[in-house]
Amino acid sequence: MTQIATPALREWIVQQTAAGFSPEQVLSAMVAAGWEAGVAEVTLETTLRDYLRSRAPGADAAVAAPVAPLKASAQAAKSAAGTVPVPTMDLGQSPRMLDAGDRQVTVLSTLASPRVVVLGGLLSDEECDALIAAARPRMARSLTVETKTGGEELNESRTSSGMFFNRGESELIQRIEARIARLVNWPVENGEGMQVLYYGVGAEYKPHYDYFDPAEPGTPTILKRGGQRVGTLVMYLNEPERGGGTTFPDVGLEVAPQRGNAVFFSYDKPDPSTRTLHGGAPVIVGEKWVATKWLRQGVFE
Ligand code: PD2
Ligand code: ZN
Repeated sequence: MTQIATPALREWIVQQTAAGFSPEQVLSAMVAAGWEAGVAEVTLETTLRDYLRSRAPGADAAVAAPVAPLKASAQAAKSAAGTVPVPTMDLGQSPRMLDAGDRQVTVLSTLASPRVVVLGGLLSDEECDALIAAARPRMARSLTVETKTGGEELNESRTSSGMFFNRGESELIQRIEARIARLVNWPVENGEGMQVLYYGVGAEYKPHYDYFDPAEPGTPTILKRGGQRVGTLVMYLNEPERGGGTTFPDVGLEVAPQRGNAVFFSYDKPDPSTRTLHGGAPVIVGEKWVATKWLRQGVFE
């Protein structure tokens, strides 16, 4: 990646700040997108200073305060070797159950690296049925984000069909979003709208990463809205008789799709070293319905 502050990058920094992101959040997004922390810090600082000066000449004293914490943030980003905070569960002392507010969720399996947690009973049978019923009339062939431009495209590696709920669009969606936020200690506002996917016999989702590839030209556009993805929760709404597991090829793991259960995984940098390559194995007998919640670094408006 070219480590030069282009006008587009400067404009992006100003927009992010105007949208209410803190300097620390903007800095984290830049580092996650592949900017070297020191370059990101200087670019952020000079861009904000120039911008504020242009709006209010002589306002240097006021500018100094918000920019001051940047040094410490950049240091933290550097010492963490390009990693960012991710959603987490308190798994110390190996709890059997986690408190998700309105529901106790079972911890079925955990893997430390990559961080994968298989959860039991996240959704009730009634909630699974209600999600399918609400999604069914809105289903269309799945699109994936087109990383060349930041738009969307039909993708042959994904033969499912799907739809997105808007965040908070119904009482059911609000309830589940609040439960997820509590479970993974991550703000509701940082979540994308929940996606429901349907796979018939033979349909699959070939292995992929859920983060946006920093090397793709469309990625800066995508990151303008909430920064990188840092965690994924796939919730199983029904049970195919055969096939349809969620696979993690780098670590030889396959999670069985069981109604009401979920698999959570997180990634602290947009890089294959996170070993979060994962896919949806072909459905062999039956059908498969899942709801996916992707969690962003910042507020997803
Ligand atoms: O349906 C799945 O098992 C699956 C697998 C991989 C879903 C996703 N990725 C996803 O929604 O990102
Ligand atoms: Zn995925």
